[in-house]
Amino acid sequence: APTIYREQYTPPAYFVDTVDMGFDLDQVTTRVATRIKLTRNDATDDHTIILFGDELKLVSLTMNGTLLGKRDYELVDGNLHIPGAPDQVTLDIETVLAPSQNTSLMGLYVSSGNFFTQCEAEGFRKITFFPDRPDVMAKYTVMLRADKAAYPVLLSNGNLIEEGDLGDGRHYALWEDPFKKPSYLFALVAGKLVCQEETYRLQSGRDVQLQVWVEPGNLDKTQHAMDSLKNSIRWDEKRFGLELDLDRFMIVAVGDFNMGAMENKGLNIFNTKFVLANPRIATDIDYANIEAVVGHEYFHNWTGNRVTCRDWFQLSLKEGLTVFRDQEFSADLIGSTSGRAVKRIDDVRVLRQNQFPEDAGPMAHSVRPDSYLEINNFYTVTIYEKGAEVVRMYQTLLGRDGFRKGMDLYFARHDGQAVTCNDFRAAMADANGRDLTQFERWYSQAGTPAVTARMDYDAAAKTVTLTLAQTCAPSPGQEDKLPFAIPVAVGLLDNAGKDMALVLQGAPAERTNSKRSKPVHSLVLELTEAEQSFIFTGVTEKPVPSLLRDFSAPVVLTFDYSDTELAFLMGHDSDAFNRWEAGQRLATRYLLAMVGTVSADKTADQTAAATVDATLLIEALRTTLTDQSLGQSYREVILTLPSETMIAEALPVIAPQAIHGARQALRRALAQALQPEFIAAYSANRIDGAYQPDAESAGKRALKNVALSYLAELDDAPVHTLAQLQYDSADNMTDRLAALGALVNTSAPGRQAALASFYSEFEAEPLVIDKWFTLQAMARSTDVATVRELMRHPAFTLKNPNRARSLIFSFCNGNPSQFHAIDGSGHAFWAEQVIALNSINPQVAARLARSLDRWRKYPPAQQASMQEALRKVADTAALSNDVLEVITKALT
Ligand code: HT7
Ligand code: ZN
Repeated sequence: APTIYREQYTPPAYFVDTVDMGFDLDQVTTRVATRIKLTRNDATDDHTIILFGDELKLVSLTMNGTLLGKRDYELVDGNLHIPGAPDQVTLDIETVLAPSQNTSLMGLYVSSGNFFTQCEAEGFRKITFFPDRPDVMAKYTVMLRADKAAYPVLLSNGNLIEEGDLGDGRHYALWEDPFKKPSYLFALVAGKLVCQEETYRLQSGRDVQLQVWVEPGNLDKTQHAMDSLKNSIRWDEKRFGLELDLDRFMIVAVGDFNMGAMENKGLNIFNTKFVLANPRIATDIDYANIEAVVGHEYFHNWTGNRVTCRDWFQLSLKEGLTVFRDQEFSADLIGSTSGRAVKRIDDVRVLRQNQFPEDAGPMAHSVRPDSYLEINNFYTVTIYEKGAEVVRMYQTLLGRDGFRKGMDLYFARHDGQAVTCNDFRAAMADANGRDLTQFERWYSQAGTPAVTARMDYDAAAKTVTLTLAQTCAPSPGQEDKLPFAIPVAVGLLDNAGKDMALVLQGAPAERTNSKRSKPVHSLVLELTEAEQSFIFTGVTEKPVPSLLRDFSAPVVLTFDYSDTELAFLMGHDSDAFNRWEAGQRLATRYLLAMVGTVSADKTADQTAAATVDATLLIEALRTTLTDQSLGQSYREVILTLPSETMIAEALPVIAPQAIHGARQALRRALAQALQPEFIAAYSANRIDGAYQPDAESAGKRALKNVALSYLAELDDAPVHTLAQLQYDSADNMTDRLAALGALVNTSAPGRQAALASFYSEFEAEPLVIDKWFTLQAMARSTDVATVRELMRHPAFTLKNPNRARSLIFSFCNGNPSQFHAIDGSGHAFWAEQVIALNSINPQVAARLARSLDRWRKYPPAQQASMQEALRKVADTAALSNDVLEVITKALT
């Protein structure tokens, strides 16, 4: 298949006005009759209708009432080209599908005996021949027919117009979507499902019908999704003035799904993982994720559906913006300042842990990519999370009100259109009278900018000069980069740890301190050149700078802090994000020093801790842990050390075993030094009374359970008892799983029994069995042999993406010291699984294929086994485009 280039975009030769579809649903053979009314786009002089198709069986094709034969159209790579067509065309297309054979989970497929569709990005062409591209928007009417007993529920986008019996045990439902939409937002669902339903009154007074559809037996797990949906509706009205435009909004949960969820117009389809929750089966993190994903899909109704993407290179237009919106939604729902900071920290962690490596690896691409082989491979952390950071920077530069003005103008200009990232940038610029030309580089250039800061204090002149310099390493196809426009939020701390009043030389009076305005303690500097100096005046003592507050830009910022300055920032910075950041910087410094010691003598991880004096960090953490004025969830994130992946990224050469050894040694050192404080935190944060998922209760559980996990490093009888007691008495999955995790990573006598009892208690709950596999995949003692054994468990299958992810992905991405075993056994295992998945589900296979992206950063011996594994996959016959693209780029 050819590479697709952004620059080669051309408008469609034909637009589609209406689509009428009839489905005769049957698992073995489904018949689809589609009538499309097209009008020629007179902005082009092209008369060829292009209908995309993917593995489709064509039964018949009629144009304006005339049956077309093989000589009337061309079949090009599975697509239909009809040349010399008139300006007004009605096409009747009949196709047959085999849903039960469809393991790719794209197009129409079967899960647990029910029908579902997934059409983004290019799944609609697996259902019928169609101009399946997002800039072709049409109105849809859909008739569903199926056996009534087997498929009592028939759903599609929009409004239910009519339903009834057909005789012969079959029934029908007719749906009409009043809004025009691109084909990727089409959906149907049919089967044995039940729903929780509520009428909700919008701010305008209009009543809407909200439904959460699940398999029978799961109705006790829908309340949180419903609450999240209502919160989302309310939030979008309040924060962005955006109202739900339909009378009916449905969420449907499906157990077999490639991604998290899908924003089909009025009929969102969700992975069960992001719908089903009750205290028995879901953790606090699950509750938070459900709220975020329900919000995300709902917010797409405006950012994605009403205004969509012109082409798939613009994917971040809807995804970056919608992630930003869901992040703000979750933060606003938490409310408290420290809770908001924790949310920000969590989001930045995801970015650093996943997107920074992507941006430095062989699959690096800009937020608006220039080319792709398989679009499914571009649903990445760069498009989503870095895209969200790019949107956030507009808000940082323009302020909340300015950002809102930009959003209002974006909808005023583009409602009902398919547009580009440039259109969004133009709306932001025009609504605020700003020139955002340079900002385009965030869309066109890949790579994480590196910003170096230097501070010079002139005591006589009472000035501080802050010099910021930026560079960006080359990315595939992009050798030289131009400077980015980087908002750098800064503060200056005096000796008492208080923010100084900032007066920036040469800045307009309203942006900095003047006699009339109140003091400014944080300023957003705009770094637009390769190097720039900013001078602060009236500075009476040498300050400690707090840089990139609230992570104001997706860059790596370095400043030559001393250890004591970092400890000082940890205790005093008014910016909660940077207090955490200072702790992470200090811990990383110790960890990197320890990795050096451990590598020299691989078994000496115990002594590694002793060779590095971590007193400063330990004491700063003691202060944090015991500071009752800080929120519990905030204390928990401060106590969590940088992950092994984060440490790996900070090293020139990755030594997974040494990294693991160093991190474990530091965890043990902390456990020993802070044992009394951890015990006290554990007791103080027990909750009596029924489980509540609110942020405050979740924070208490998080702090209690992080204390437990540190204590478990001591691996002594008291902590075995404590963990066992928590496991046995827990009334919720958060505490259950935390206790089981603590047990499994110790030598506690009850750990095998606990694993077995957990399985038998939750055998009927697939999402909990996923957790059971994940916990074992990531356990310290789990090697490839253990994973192979777990794969033989009757509950394991590669066909279900959640299950494959729970074991295989968790091991390959979440247990680096075992996965990268020196003997290469992990890499050989990875190749086998990528190959096996390739023939079941290419999209999921390609995700797993990404696990060796960073192979060039490993020592020669490990590089060799990784290359061998990559070549083995590359040499596989019938490799999908999805996997081919990832492997080829990795090997280039
Ligand atoms: N917009 C949705 C993307 C999606 C998807 C893409 C490819 C294959 C399967 C998929 N399922 C969902 C998800 C979202 O961002 O909301
Ligand atoms: Zn999305």
